[in-house]
This record gives sequence, structure tokens and C-alpha cells, in this order.
Amino acid sequence: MKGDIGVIGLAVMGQNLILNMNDHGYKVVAHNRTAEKVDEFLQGPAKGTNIVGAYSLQELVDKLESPRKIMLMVRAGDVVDSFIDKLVPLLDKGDIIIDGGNTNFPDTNRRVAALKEKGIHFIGSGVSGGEEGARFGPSIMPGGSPEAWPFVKPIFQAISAKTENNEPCCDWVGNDGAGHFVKMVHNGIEYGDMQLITEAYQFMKDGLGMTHDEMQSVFIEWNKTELNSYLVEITSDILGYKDTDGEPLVEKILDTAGQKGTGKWTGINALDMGIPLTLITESVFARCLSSLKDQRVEAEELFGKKESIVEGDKQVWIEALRQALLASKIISYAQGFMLMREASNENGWDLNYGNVALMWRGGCIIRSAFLSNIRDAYDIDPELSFLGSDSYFKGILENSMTAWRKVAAKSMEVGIPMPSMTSALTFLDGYTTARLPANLLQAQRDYFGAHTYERVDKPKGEFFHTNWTGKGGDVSSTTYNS
Ligand code: NBP
Repeated sequence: MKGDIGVIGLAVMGQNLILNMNDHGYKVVAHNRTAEKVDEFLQGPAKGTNIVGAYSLQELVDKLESPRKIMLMVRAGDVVDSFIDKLVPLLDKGDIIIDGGNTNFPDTNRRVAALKEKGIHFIGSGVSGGEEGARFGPSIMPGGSPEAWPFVKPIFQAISAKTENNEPCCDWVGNDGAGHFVKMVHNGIEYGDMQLITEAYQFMKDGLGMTHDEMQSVFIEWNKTELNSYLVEITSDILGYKDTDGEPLVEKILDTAGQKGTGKWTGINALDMGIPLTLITESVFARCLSSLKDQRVEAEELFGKKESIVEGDKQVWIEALRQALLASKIISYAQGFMLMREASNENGWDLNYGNVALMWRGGCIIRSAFLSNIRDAYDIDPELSFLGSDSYFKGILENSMTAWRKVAAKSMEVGIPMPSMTSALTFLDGYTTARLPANLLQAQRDYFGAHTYERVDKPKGEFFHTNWTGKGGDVSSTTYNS
């Protein structure tokens, strides 16, 4: 009997996905560039299963049922192109190549188009949930050649995480690189969620002077509220974790955050598309700032250490902080969905936002109860332009406003950096202000560069230039927006 699917790449993700597929009754053929890893896998974790090995790409291709489905779980970038180049001459028209790595979506756009010309289908799929997700149920976000989806769907939906209603956290996202785009936004949102939690931690630790056991209890309590999520849950575990000397391990970890690029890509895309994705972008910058450790140490000496004590009833502050965190999180998701909406419109992807929320409901790092409410919001209005306008989320934003402003103002007053929580509030203030000071900005642009402006008392699209000083000419610059 031939194999149902082939997987190339036997590192942590590939091995665990293969074992997951095997558990669901699929016969998997496993291949890896370094052939010894095939043997190690077959004699180790895959021993006693139906998994078979292939020591060359030809052997892999020969061992698969048609149309062949070959999934790459290798390092993103050139490695994927190199495998595609080697596979294509061995494949037949109608065969399917799937890239399950963390690929930047323009690469997937390019590969879908190039392989289409050769009659090969290509799927670029986000896979989230790390090692445990891959083994027991990841969130899977596939996009690319729609003709390939019916062949891959049963396998992917079987191995994916399931919601509490047993719905698979995997569905077709859209054409081209839509799957990898949605995975990229997922990772950006993950950056935002993590940053918001760290800001609450610093406020509690430095501002309220709380112990790690106290902070752990707070996160345990928060996890019973609307903030219920995997990241809040693991934060409570981390805060309670003691090193061998009985001290909290977290305080021994160097405060410089790493990043592998997906948050940065999300920010770059937001700038390209003109979407104010302020919270996620601040989260990326917060990681950049954290990496300037030596400079920060010097600057603290130069400016003096801040006394950031927050006075007042601790319990009142903790509840205010919870509300500020929840409200900021709503803004982060609202901005992320705005970005997906713009990308969907620009690329003709026809994204189903409720389905995206459902795919993130289980298996992935940002899984949370909150995503069910997002799904409900898009069920009510599939074209919702701002998540905060949905009645459930609007209610939370309004109820949290006083506490959110109190926390933001206090953080500024005592010098606790909270870039994401404060930028979220600033965004909402801007978004809910009918008249912003951009009129003055337009006047400045016209003053120095004759860039023209529109008038509130004339139809939109009619542009004016003023000779502000009496010395300039009447010739205006070309009017366009980049
Ligand atoms: P890695 O990202 O560490 O990739 C390891 C695989 O890539 C091995 O099979 C390795 O073969 C192969 N490879 C490399 Br590296 N360079 C190669 C080359 N020049 N030619 C051929 N093969 C090469 O594995 P991973 O952490 O399992 O991740 C796989 C994909 O899934 C990545 O795109 C990753 O970004 C994504 N992802 C990872 C996670 C996670 O939590 N780790 C989560 C979600 C998505 P070798 O054994 O011969 O060196």
C-alpha cells in the first residue's frame, strides 16, 4: 500500500506532525536531507508505527499515492525553493506540494504562480502551536491552489486542534499566500498579547511592589475571566517557577527579547498597506528596545533610577490593570483584523474572518476564550470594519475606559514603560475622533511643498493650493498618496 502523504523535514515540527498523522490512520512517508535522521526517527519515536522512510526524493515520490501530497517542514526561505526545484522534475501534473513552515507570504504568492504554470498545485500553510500542537493538534491555516484543498482537507482537519464544539481549527483560508499571511498576523498578535502581559507584570512588580507568588495568584484569577488564554495560563506558571535556590527563575533571565521576524513582517505590511497597526508594531519595537541592554544600563546610570512606586489600594489597581489589559487586547485584535481586511481586499482573497478566529480558537499560542467572541462578532456582521464596534466589545471598551486611562496615566506619571497599553488607548482616541489635526498637517504640506489639500466645504477629490506667503507660485505638486 502506498503512502497517503510525504513529509520532508524531521526536526521538531516535522516529526510531531508525522506522528499525529499516523495516529489518525494516515500512512506517512518521511524524508530528511540528512539521511541518518530518517533512521533515528524510524528506530526512535516512529518505532512500531505505520510510518515508512525514504532516503531520496525519488524514493519518496515512488512511495506515494497519486495525486501525491508532499509537505515541507524545513527552514523557511531558500531551502523551500531548493526542495521545490528538486521535486518538480519527479512529480506528475496535479501533484501537490505543501509548505508548512513560517514562510513570508510573498514567497508563497510567487511559488503558487510558478508551480501553476507547471501543473503542480502548491499550498502554503501556517502551522501554529509549537511542538505540542504539532503532536496533538495544531492550528492549521492553509492557502494557495484551491484545487488542492479537497485532497489535503481530510488529513489536515483530522490532525488539527478542535474547539470545545469539536470544530477543526483548520479551514481553507484563501488563494495565493493567504494562509501564510493569516499565520503572519497570528504571530504579530502573539507579539502584542505577550507584550501586554509583560507590561502588566512590570506594573505589578515595580509599581505595586508585588511578590512573584502574589503576581502568580493574580494571573490565575485573571485566567478565570474574559482574559482566559494559553498565554495568561503559562505566565502564571512561569511566575511561580522557582530556580534551584528557591528564587523565581524569571528574574534570572536576561531581559533582552529575541525575535524571528514574523512580528516585523506584520509591521512592515501594515506600513505598506497604510493600516495603523500600532499595538503590534510597538510590541516589535519593545523587543528592539529590550535588546539595547548595554545602552539601557548606561542610560539608567546617566538619568538615575526611577522610583516608580504606585500608591493606593493594590486590589483596585489590579482590577484596573486587568481592565486595561483586556481593552488593549481588543484593540490589538481589532487592528490585526483591519490589516487582514485590507490585505483581503487588495489581493481578492475573500477572507472569512469568523473562520480565522475559529482556526485560532485551539491549538495555537494565542488560543483564548476571547476568540469565540470575535467569531460571534463576525457571524453577526461578516463585514465588520472595526471589532470594537461590535456590541460585546464596545461594551467592554466603554466599561474599561476609566480604569484604562488611570493605568495609562499612572504609568506615564511614575515612568513605567507601557508602550502597547498606552498606544492602544491613543489609537482608540484617534479612531473615535471625527476631526483630527490633520487639517493643520495638510496646511503645512501645502505651505512648504505645494502638496495641495481638500476643503471641508467642497466635494472630496477637489484639490486646492494656497500661496501662503504671497512669495510662492501658484503651481502645485502632483496629488497622490503612497
Ligand atoms: P527547523 O526550522 O530547524 O528546520 C529543520 C529542517 O530543515 C531539517 O529537516 C533540516 O535538515 C532542514 N534544512 C535546513 Br535547517 N537547512 C537545509 C538545507 N540547506 N537543505 C535541506 N534541508 C535543510 O525545523 P522546525 O523547528 O521543525 O521548523 C520547521 C518549519 O516550521 C520552519 O519553517 C519553522 O519556522 C516552522 N515552525 C516552527 C515552529 C516551532 O515551534 N519550532 C512552530 C511553527 C512553525 P537537516 O536535518 O538535514 O539539517
